[in-house]
Amino acid sequence: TAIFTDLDGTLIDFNDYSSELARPYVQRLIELGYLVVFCSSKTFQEQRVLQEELGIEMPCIVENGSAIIAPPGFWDESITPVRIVNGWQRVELGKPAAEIRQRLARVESKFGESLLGFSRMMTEDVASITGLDIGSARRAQEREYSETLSAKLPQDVWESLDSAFEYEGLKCLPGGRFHTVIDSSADKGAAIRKFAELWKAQSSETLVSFGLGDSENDQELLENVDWPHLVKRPNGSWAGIDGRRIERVNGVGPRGWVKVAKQLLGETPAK
Ligand code: 2M8
Ligand code: MG
Ligand code: MG
Repeated sequence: TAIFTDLDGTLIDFNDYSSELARPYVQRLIELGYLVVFCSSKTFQEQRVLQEELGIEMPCIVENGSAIIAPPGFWDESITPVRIVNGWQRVELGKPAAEIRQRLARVESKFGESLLGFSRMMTEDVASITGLDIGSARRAQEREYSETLSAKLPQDVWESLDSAFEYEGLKCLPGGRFHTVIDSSADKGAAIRKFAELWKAQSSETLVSFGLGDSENDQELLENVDWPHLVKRPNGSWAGIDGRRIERVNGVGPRGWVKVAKQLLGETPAK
């Protein structure tokens, strides 16, 4: 069984990025044999540091579904073709960041303004607008398949840019605070389907999947798991995601996450 989970505002606190509440539950779920697979807009560097904080080593889905990155030996390389980077196995769905940034530059020149991508900002500025410490801000800038845009534009202006992104083979996804552009073939859902397909090819077992998310960019994540869960946002409401199957959890971010974990651990009865 795999638990595919978003990070910001879901497993970790939206405001201070703390992983403290979920930590003991993540560890116990893994001891029981669950895979806890992060699936977020964060980079591999960011996700790996969070794994280290939690004392775990797990496959993860980075940069909004752009790649599945697994610890050495997780996939049987005679069955699954992978690219090895620093010992970890990568299955890539997206395109290199250099290419994404080139295409983004063409969108920006049409638009006539910079969209203020993280990779071109000073690390100090990324830290101050995100609330991340300097080291974390640098890891957020080390994007390998995407670019996070910090421009503050009204929603209708973002929407008016959609066709220009599409023309360049890009997709621009609103996150909790910013927008992130990725190759249009990648998304959290596609990466989860790929993960399940590789799992099946390797083990002949059908992967059972839980999913947790908090915002619109988790729609594809939630659509592609067996047991989707939506936690509340900091304002106490659920994101407007359709899907009758979705269990709306009565808890903000990590508080909601822990409620689901307790059910899986049998500490509280499932509804
Ligand atoms: C970006 O992700 C958030 C979460 O959804 C957002 O778009 O608002 C990414 O750049 C991520 O890598 C970074 O850690 C985060 C910091 O808030 O911002
Ligand atoms: Mg989130
Ligand atoms: Mg996210």
